[in-house]
Amino acid sequence: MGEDGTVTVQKSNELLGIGPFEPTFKSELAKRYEFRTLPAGPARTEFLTEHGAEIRVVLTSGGPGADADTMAALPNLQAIVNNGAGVDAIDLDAAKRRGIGVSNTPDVLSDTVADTALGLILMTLRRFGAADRYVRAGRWATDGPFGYARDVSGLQVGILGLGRIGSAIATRLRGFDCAIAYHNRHRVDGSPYRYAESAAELAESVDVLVVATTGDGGTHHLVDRAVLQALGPDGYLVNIARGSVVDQDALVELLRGGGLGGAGLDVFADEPHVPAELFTMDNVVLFPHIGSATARTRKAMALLAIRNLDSYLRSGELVTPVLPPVRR
Ligand code: 8YV
Repeated sequence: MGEDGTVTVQKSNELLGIGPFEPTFKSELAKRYEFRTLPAGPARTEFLTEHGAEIRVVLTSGGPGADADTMAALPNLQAIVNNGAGVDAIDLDAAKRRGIGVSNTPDVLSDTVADTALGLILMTLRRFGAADRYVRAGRWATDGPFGYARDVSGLQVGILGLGRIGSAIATRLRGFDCAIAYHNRHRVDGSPYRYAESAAELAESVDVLVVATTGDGGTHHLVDRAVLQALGPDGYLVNIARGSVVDQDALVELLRGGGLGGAGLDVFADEPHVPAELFTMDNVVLFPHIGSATARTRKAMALLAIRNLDSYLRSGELVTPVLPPVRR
């Protein structure tokens, strides 16, 4: 940074952006680095053939990521800096085989994503979205009082994935006097919450199941039809993690037939596409993947991603590695 507070923009042929980028990440990066982005369509192969060997660091985010084929076309790639906590769009096995470091942006978004989960729980069970639509449609005056909803205070809530975000959700729910249980790959030492041995066992014992896992191969359809059925007609599903964790077809089918009470969803199997059938269901609340989307949090994420990039270029180390880079 210059004495007057300005940042010198560094031009680098070694950096490759794989977008589209989140707007704050894009603008914060542009203040510091001038770099190339991977073109789409036929120009992509041409670019990779011509410039692939120049690239040392890839910058990406939750949506686009970096698959094994892209990594293979970048023979000198050493690090992937991800703007987001979830690295499921990056092929970690391929990165590990090649000793490519991967960083993410943990912690800085946990509170904001947990707030989103609470918003979804409240909106879905208390029917706040439907109530708002009722007033806007002029129905209060014509049809009379809005119907009853379900209390959130005192409910049994199951958290699938008691990591940083899951724990922040649990902390908030304690303020609602909710009884909290969780299921994880491993029991969390010292956790005050009841542990369930499986996702189905957890679903069976709670009113609301909140999905807060990672979205890697190990969690694909962890919430399958049987888990949703265990949640049952009076149960609610809330997902702020990844659409891939839930069997979306089974979810829609059970909601349609009354086999599930309702759902609050921030993430979907094939974003930005959402099954149209959900649009007409009043017991469903749909968000366009806004879990971490506040100005402050998106800036904190962008700055942490950039700290990883700066650090890697300076010292070969990542600040918040998911996979540490192998020194060469
Ligand atoms: C963003 C997210 O959608 O952090 C994540 O894993 O899902 C989100 O916060 C995204 O990564 C922003 O680029």
